[in-house]
Amino acid sequence: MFRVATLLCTFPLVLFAACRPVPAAPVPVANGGFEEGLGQWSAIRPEGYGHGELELTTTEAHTGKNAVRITAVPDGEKVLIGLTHGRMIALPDDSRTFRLSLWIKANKAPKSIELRIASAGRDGRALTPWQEKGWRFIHPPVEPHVGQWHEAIAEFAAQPEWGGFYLTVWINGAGADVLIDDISLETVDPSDWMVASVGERLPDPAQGSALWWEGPLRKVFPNEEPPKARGNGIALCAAGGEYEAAQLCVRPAQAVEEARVSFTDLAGPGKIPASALNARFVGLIDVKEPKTGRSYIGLTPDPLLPDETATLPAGQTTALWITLKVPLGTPAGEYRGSLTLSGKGLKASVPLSVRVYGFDLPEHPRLRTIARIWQSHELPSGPVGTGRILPLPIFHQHRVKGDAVLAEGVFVTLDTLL
Ligand SMILES: [Ca+2]
Repeated sequence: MFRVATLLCTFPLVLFAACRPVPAAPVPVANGGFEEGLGQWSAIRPEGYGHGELELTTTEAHTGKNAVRITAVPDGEKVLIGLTHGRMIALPDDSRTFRLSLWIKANKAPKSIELRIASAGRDGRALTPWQEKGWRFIHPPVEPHVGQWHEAIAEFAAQPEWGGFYLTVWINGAGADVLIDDISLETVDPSDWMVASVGERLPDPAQGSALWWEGPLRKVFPNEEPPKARGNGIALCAAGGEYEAAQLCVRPAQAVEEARVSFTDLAGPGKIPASALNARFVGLIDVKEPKTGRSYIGLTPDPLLPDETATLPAGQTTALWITLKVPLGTPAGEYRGSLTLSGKGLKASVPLSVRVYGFDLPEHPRLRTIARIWQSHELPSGPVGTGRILPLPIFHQHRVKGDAVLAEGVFVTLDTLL
């Protein structure tokens, strides 16, 4: 398992701290199925473009009697017509994450379809500038579905000031013939996207305090409760040269100052030294605004902190990221040792076992990897390009060996030296 995966995770799964996530629930879209005719839906025909027609069709609806048909003029380089909802689609305040769905049937495909979700304040006025006010422009794929009804889904997050949004479906390109029906909206509960817990509760380290381990794929939030499954220790499996990770989670009744983790050597057919193990406290980022339709708001586990010690807050879950790297050449077999979590007023020894496969990972991987890095910190010195991308040495530690940059600081493709 890769620690870099956590370092690079800038799309947080976060909890609503102030308001609990609400289960998915429908949000009304007036006349989203066109059963009342066109109603408040109308065409937008921007200046400087060829357009086309917008009409109700009763012969090809996805559901019910009616759908909308948009036919673009047959010729022209610049052809654009929009279907827009004349009223703001109001959003409930108890959720800020949403899933918009509409059904599309392109009898003749346009160049592109764009869903424009234009944010509006509680007074119904569009919020501008759109770059800062969270407008979303979503382009559902068209070509794979020509001649068939298919569902286009757009997940989005609403900023706190949004009271709702204006929806426009843009059909771009001459000769298009597109049907649209069943426009609907629902809230999204971000916890639906949480990876299930695989952990086990360990013996309580103190009266009223809980301790457990968790797998590396689940973000452990400060309000996380211990799992129901019970266990006595942490068990990992790894090859020589492989990183493996787990999380140790603690929820003390009283605050614990100067908490730290130490390891023993692991003994088996050979020895895995304590130095092959590492523990980092998982830091929390207070996310104010969700950025995607699957985002939480509030304290979010994300960075791995460099500090050796930390204070564990009372009644709050703190996660520690435990990393093992099995030395090359370690003989196969079971290795046993322990880790100790200690601090003022708390001490817990947790058995740690590792099943070593008895083979080493090759120094160079056989799979090519491409990584996209947004807004990477850069090293203060080094040549422009590869050497200045801070995570690159971490990639190299984890057997991602290439270093070719497609665009400085934006894209880096790796393993190109194979
Ligand atoms: Ca309909």
